[in-house]
Amino acid sequence: MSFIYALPDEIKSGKTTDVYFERTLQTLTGEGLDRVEVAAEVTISAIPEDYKWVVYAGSIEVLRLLEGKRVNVYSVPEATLLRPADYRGVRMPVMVVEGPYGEFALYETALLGFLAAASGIATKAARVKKAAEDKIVLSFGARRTHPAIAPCVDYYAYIGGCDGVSCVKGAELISIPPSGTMPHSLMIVFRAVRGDHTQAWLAFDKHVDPRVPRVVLADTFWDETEEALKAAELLGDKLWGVRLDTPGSRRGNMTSIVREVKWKLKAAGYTNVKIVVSGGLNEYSIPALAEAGADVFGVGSAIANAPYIDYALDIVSVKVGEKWVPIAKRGKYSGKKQAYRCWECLIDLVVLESEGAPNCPRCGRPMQPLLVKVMEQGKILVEVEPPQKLREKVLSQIKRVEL
Ligand code: PCP
Repeated sequence: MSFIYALPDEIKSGKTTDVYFERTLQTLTGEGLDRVEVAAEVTISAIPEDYKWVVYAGSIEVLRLLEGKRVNVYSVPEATLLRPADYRGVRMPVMVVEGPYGEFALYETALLGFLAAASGIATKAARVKKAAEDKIVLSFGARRTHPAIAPCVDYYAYIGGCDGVSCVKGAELISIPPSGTMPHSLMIVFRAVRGDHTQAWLAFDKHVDPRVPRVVLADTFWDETEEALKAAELLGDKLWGVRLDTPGSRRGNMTSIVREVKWKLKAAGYTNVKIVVSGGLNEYSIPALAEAGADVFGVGSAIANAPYIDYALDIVSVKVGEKWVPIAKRGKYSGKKQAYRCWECLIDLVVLESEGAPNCPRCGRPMQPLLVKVMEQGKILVEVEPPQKLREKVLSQIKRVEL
């Protein structure tokens, strides 16, 4: 056994299922009920306490999971901002799977997992990007998660709003060049062997592709202001920025450090040097740092270890003969539904399919359906939008909501 993760074929064959779905399938098949047609809807079960909305993501992977299964799927479009409930408190259906239950029973676990992880990462990235406003946010989380999903973290961090990602494979999946600066280890080797860690900056400039912005890590041995000024002196106009990743034991007040470094660079005539900050950042610490003059934020664990979004899949209607019978467990809303949105007021209303399109309770305008058919009998009906387009969609929506 090499590394510990499930291979795509294993996921596709249902090997990551919770075992009780295997036993459910055995039971239904044994009773000749596995071909009973059902409509099962995905809703948001819980979101982290301080969240008001989530970025709905991962539906593309769900379609790849169900591809070839004799089911129809309806989904809210990928990268749509959603609240768990509508204007009246009814849970929002974000995806509906319709067909013989035996066709997809084994895939509930993976389906919910894809949505939980993708939405969790994309939502945290969107919150961080909203907090940073027009400043640059780079996803540095590859080292904070299992390498098998590091590209996934960066992919959804980018869709959520990050401007760049550090993981080479993640950047490849997004078709953008990977972003990064330099690690402390580079300066340590130069200091130990050549007696001068600042030579590392000149060596980096000598050997690294000239298209890579020259961002010097300015906190390895001396005070941040001293290292930043030395870097500016040595690299001159080639210095794009300095990264401050001050160790926790020295971090006192990071906003003051940022303000002071920016000021002293300016006082010495280096007015275009960007300040990159990394280490323990999130949507709560970033606004003050941005205010203090930071231009770029490298965010790792906050995004890579983002709380996942809990989704649930529940049968809400069963076809008996030719008739669809609304039926759901306690706590869930029975019947096939559609969710409508007024894009002017960003208000959602959930209605039974039979009820038809409502008007917006605030502005009276006709509302737009959110659930669209994305799969017909196992055939994917929609084009996968490029991550750049999905990211733009998130950026335009987060401008209209509170954090
Ligand atoms: C860390 C590394 C990560 C940053 C900080 C993420 O710096 O650069 O990209 O931090 P976070 O997870 O707290 O948000 P170091 O651990 O100092 O590593 P290096 O010397 O390699 O930059």
